[in-house]
Amino acid sequence: MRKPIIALTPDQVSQELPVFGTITESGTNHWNIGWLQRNGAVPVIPAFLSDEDADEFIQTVDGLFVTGGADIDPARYGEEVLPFCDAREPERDASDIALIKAALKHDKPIIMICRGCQMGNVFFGGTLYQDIEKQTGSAINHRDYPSFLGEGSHEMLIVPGTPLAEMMDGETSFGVSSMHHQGIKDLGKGVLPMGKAPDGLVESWYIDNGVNYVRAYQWHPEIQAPNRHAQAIINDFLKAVRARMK
Ligand SMILES: [Mn+2]
Repeated sequence: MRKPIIALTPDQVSQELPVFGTITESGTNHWNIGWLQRNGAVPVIPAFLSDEDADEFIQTVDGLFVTGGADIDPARYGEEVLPFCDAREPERDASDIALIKAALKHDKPIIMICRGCQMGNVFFGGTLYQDIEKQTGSAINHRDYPSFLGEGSHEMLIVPGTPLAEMMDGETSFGVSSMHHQGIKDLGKGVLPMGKAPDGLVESWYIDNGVNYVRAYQWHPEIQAPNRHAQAIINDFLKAVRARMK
């Protein structure tokens, strides 16, 4: 059987160079790329795509990885930009949404990490906190950047009876990293929580519509040192991908 080909949603970086002026490149980080490669998948990175091109492109791959990154434009969920909202990438928002729509239509499994977890919730009509600390007063530091390699930032409480409970083989909680500024406020239509931080913030969710595989995680299994919890998450995704390739 051939290896699964997984599309990664790109970010876009511009830099000023002598002679050429502004050079813009599309890409993603090597944590994302390496996680797929180590697990037997072939990563591919498209440019920012229109709805029409995303629909064409998605038919050439086996799954979609919606990656982490900058804040999402509050206009996407009908809110004004508050002063503590960080830098945004409206073109990326549009491309992410086009790829999610196409992947659902063509039944390509979707894994969503960090910003991806938030983007997916917004896609299904949910809303976000533009700054968790300022808007919820949570005692948890969700912007715990030094936590990135490990599982030591805060607990993830597993919602019983969900795919996450099944993945984690009967565990009721485990530790995660936490490197996010925004977070889920109101859940989108059909968005079902499967993991929550101790302050109640939904940090993992899934869709159960009888067709699509969609699993979202606010923390960073792709970055953390390989361990059982991170491995269970990528195994579950690639199992769903391979099942649809038969
Ligand atoms: Mn968190």
